Amino acid sequence: MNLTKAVKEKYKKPLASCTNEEIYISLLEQVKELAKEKETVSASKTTSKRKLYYISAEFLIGKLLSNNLINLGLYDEVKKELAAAGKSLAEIEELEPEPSLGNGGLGRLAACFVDSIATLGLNGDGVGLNYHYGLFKQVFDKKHLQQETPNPWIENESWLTKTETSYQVPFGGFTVTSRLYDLDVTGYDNHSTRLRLFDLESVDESIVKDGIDFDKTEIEKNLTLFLYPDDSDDKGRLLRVYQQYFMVSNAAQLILDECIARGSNLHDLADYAAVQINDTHPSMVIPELIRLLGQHGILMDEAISIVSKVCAYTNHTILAEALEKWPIAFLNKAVPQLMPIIRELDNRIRATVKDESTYIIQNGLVHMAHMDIHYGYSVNGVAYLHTEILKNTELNNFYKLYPERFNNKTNGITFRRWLMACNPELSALITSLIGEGWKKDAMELEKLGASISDPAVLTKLLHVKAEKKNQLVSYLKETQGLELNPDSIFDIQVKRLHEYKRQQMNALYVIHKYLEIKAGKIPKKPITVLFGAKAAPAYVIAKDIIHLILCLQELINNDPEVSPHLNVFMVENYNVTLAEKLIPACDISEQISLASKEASGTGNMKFMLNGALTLGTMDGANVEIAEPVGKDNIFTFGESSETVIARYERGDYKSKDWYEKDKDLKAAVDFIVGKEMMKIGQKENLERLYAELLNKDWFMTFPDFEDYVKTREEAYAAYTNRTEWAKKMLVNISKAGFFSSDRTIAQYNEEIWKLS
Ligand code: 26Y
Repeated sequence: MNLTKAVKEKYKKPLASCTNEEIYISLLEQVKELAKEKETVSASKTTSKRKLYYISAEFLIGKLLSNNLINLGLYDEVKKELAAAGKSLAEIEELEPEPSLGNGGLGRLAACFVDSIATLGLNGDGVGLNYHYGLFKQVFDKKHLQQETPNPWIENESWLTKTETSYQVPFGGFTVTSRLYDLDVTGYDNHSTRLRLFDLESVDESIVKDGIDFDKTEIEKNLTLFLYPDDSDDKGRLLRVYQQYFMVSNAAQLILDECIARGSNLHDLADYAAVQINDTHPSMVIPELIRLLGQHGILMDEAISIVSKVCAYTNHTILAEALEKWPIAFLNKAVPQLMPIIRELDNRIRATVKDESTYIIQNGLVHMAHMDIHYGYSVNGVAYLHTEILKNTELNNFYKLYPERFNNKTNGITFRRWLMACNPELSALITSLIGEGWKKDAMELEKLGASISDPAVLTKLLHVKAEKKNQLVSYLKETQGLELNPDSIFDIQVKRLHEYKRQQMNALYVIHKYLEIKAGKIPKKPITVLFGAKAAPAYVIAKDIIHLILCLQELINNDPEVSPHLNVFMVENYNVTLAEKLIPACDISEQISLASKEASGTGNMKFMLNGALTLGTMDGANVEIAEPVGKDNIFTFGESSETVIARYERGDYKSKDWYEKDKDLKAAVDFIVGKEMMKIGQKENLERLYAELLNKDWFMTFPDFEDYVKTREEAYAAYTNRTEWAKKMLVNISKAGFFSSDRTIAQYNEEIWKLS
C-alpha cells in the first residue's frame, strides 16, 4: 500500500498536511480494497464443496484497522510511513469507533473464530445482525451508579459494504425487507473471509429516546437498533424473538441461494452447507430451513433428515436463565409459520422417546436447546469440564439418547489480536528467541521453555511487562483521568458483571485488605486492583456490585493512610479496546467464578498469553490452564465443581453459617453497610447487596473466601521474587499455544464441519 500516493490523489496534499481523520478514511479505503482482493483470491483457492455458516447473534469484533494491517502484513510499513510524516498510528487508531456487536465471551469467541476461519483458509462465513447501537455505552454517574447511553458506531465511512442482497422476512401480520452488509475479515498472511450482517432496509434511529429507551413495539422500525434490548419485560423478550427470526430467516435464505448457485439440488444440501448454531439464539434456523425446503417442494420427512445433517449446536452455559425457552404465545404472534413445524418436530420425539424431560414443548414453552439436540448432528461444550458437566448432569438425559453427538471443543483466542496487535513488544521478544514460526503454529511457543534459566531473557520479559504497565497508566490517565501507580502489582478482573463470576468476592477481599492496612498491616508491595465490567441494564444486584466497587474506589484512593499501598479502580465502559490495553499490563489475572459455573472463559487465556499469572478456581478452561503450567505457575483455590454441584443438589447452603464462623469475612461483609460506605454510597443499593449476600449468596462466595484470601496472599508474596515470577510468566506464555483459536477451529473442522 502507498498511503502517501493515496492521500495525494484523494485530498491533493501531502500526508504530513492531512488531518488524522483524513488519514483514517484513506487507510480504511485502502485496507478494504486489499481485503477484497484477498477475498477473491481466497474464493478461487477454496476447494471444499461444503461451506460453513457460523450463525451468531453476536460478533464482538473490536476495532479493525490495526488488526487488518497486521493480518495483511502492512502494520510496520504503514506505521513507519506515518511516522516519517510526523503522524502517529496510535492516535489515528483512537478515531475508529469500536463496533459493539456483542456482550462478552460468546460474541468475542465468534470474532476470534472468524479470524481463524479466514487464517486457515476454510470455506466459511459468519452470519449475524448489524445492530446500529450494539451494546450500550456504560457511564458512571456522580452517585457511583452505572448509567446506559446509546453507542452509535456506524459512520458514513465504515468497514461495512452494502451488498445487492436483500430478502423478504415474513412475520405474523407483516413482512419486512432486509439488506445484507458485508464486512471483510482478513486472515493472517493468507486468506480472507466475510462477516455477513443483516439489517433492516430502513431502520428508524429517531425512535431512540432517553438513554437507551425506545418503543419496543415498532418492530418494523426498531428491529436492528440494539443488541438484545432489555429482556426484563415481555415487550423486550418478544422483540428478541423477532430479532432472532429475522437473523435466521435471512441466513437460511442466503444459504439456500448460495448452495443452489453452487450446484446443489437441495436434496444434497448437507454436501454444500454446515450450520453452526452459536448457543440457542439462532435455533429457529432449524424449523426455518425445513419451512423453506418445503417451499422448494421437499416433503417434511426428507426436509427434517436434510436439516439434521446440516445443523450443529454449541452450548455456552449451564445457567438456567440463559437456556432459552419461548412461550408458544410469543412464537404464534411473531412467527406463526414456524409453530406447526415445531409441533411436528416435537410430536416425532413424543412418538419415539420415553423421557418426557427431553420434549421440545413443555408447559407451553418451546425449549430451544432441546430442538437443537434432537435435530442437530453435534452438540459441543466449550471446555473439557463444561462438556463433562453437560454429559453427566445438565444434559445427561440427552447424552443417554445420543452419546455419539456430544463432543468438546475447548475455546481459543486469536493470537493476532491478543498478542501481536495488543503486545508488539512481547511479540518481538518471542520472535527474537524462537523465530516467526509461532505466528502460524502457536504450539511453537513451547520452545520458549529453553530460555527459562536465561537471566537476560527473564529481565527482558519483566521490562516488557513494566513497559505495558506504563502504557496503561498513561492511557487511563488521558482517557479516564485515573491515577495508577505503575510500581504496584496490577491485579485485574475484567469480564461481564455476573454474580457467578464473583466480582463481589474480589470486592470483599479489597475491603479485607483495606481493614488490614488500617490496622497497620502494610503489604510488602503496593497493590492496584482493577475492575472492568458492564452489568445488564435490568440486573439489579449486578449494578449494586458495581456501586460497591465504585464506592470502594472513592473511599480507598482518597484515604492517605491506605492509598500508598492499595488502590482500586473500575474502568468505565470496558470493551475490546480497553481489554487490549489492560491485558498486556496485568500481573495477576482474576478468574474466580464458582466452580462449575463458567463454561470456559477466554479472558483467562488472553491473560496467560500476555504473561499474567492466574488466580483462579478449578472452573472452565482454568482446569486446562492449570494442567500444562503445573501447580507452581498458577494460584488455584476454592471448592471443586463436585462439591459445589453436590451442595446445590442437597439444597442446604446457608450463607449466614459461614458468615458467623469467619470473623474476617464477617467484618468485610458488615463493612458494606458500615458508616464509611454509607457516607459515600446509596443506602438502598448497599443494603440490598448486603442482604443478598447474607440471606442468599447463591454463588457461594462465603465458602471460598478464606481460601481465596490465603491464596491471593501467596500470589502477592511470590510476586516479590522477581526472577522466580518471570520464570512463571515464561512458563505461562510457553504453554498458551493450545489456546489458539486456530487449534479450536481446526478441531471443529475435523470433527464437526468436515469441510474438506
Ligand atoms: C439471550 C441472552 C439471555 C443471552 C445473551 C448472551 C444469553 C447468553 C449470552 C452470552 C453468553 C456468553 O457469553 N457465554 C460465555 O461464552 C464464552 C464462550 O464460549 C465462555 O467462555 C464463557 O464461559 C461463557 O460464559
